[in-house]
Amino acid sequence: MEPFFTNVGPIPFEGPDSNNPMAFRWYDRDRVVLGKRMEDHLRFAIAYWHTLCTTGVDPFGGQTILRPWLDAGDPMALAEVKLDAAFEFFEKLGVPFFCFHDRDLAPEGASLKESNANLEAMADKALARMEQTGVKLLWGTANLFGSRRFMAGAATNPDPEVFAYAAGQVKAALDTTHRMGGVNYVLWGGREGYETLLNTDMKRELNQLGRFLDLVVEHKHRIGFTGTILIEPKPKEPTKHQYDFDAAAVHAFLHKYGLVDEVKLNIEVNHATLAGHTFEHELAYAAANGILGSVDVNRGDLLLGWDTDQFPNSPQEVALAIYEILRMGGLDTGGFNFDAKIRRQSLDPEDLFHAHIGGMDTCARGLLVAAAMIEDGKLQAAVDERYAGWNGDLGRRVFDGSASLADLSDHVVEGGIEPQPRSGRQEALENLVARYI
Ligand code: XLS
Ligand code: NI
Ligand code: NI
Repeated sequence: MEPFFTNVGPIPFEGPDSNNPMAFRWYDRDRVVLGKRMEDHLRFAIAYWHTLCTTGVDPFGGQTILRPWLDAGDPMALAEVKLDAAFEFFEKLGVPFFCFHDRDLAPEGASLKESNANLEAMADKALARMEQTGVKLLWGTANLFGSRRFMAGAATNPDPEVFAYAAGQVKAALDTTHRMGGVNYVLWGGREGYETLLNTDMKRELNQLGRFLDLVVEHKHRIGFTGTILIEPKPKEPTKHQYDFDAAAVHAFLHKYGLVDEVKLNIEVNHATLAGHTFEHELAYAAANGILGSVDVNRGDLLLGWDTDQFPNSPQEVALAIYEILRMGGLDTGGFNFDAKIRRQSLDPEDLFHAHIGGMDTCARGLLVAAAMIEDGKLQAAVDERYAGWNGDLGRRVFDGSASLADLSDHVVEGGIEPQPRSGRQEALENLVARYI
């Protein structure tokens, strides 16, 4: 096998003073932070679709990025060339995981049967490379949005034949993920929503989606897959209204269909911002409700209103997010997936290294900052102090059921109580955070 990335060798850690663009300055995989190796905190994964399959297309122009496996030819042979380049890249970068959609790994065939056979054959080849390199699978997923058969949704399609087709595709992708030792399986509902209510029966579509998820969970248990099933919320794009809008909407959905103990969330930075939230808001909401599973760490662009899938580059932003993750005890089966792509003009194979090195260093730096925030304890102390009143008698009585609405009224009226507002200290806390950066 001829190497593809001929100009780049394995990426070393050289420390913050290094001027070598092909070295890590912060990501030192064996460095122990809060009792755990950096690699085990961050559990980086490469997104097969963006890193290997990105062509640079945008709504106004075609392919700019050229790769031998993107040329015309026998699709299975090209998929293998792509696979070799993928594992060469994973190994040189030194990442522990990757993620894939069924159709990135293996081409779609003339029927579902043929597509499944392609996927099985490519999974065998991927497994051999996984064994050679030690790179593992963070999650697999099915592409239920690219083909025109899914234009009106997969599980939420008005045609039950499309529902069945999607079920068949997810079965194959989940079976394959299981066989490859994947530790999660992701469902992202890009077409599970609608363009206009004029042609949509929302109640029916929600029930279809609930039933679909139920079938996936049932199958997971049937085959003995012990990984986590994850839903990736996104408010819109490609559909105008997506049912898995944000963490709160998915949480309510899981409750309604009795799946809240079975499914967790994969939170993506750019999806959070498209929903009008910060990344850390979505993480905190999911953590507070026990459903945070994994993250896609690609950010958007402040000036553009779509999912631009860019690599993280702000240690401060990432630190605030990692702070929430550390506070909940870290990601369990989850990890940090770079669902991010190089820009249309970043043509060279080396650009892939620059992108990932920068993203990994940003996260590593964010981890160090967040760990300092935790170790110092001042932020937590300020929060504890703010809520300290709830540890007293009144707070206890509210929650143990011994105080009724009337009792609370008496407490205030008869006690002549007038609560005294106290400063929220936002600016002081923002200044405190700045000290750790
Ligand atoms: C698209 C999503 C997608 C999922 C996997 O916006 O982020 O890439 O992560 O299907
Ligand atoms: Ni996305
Ligand atoms: Ni994503």
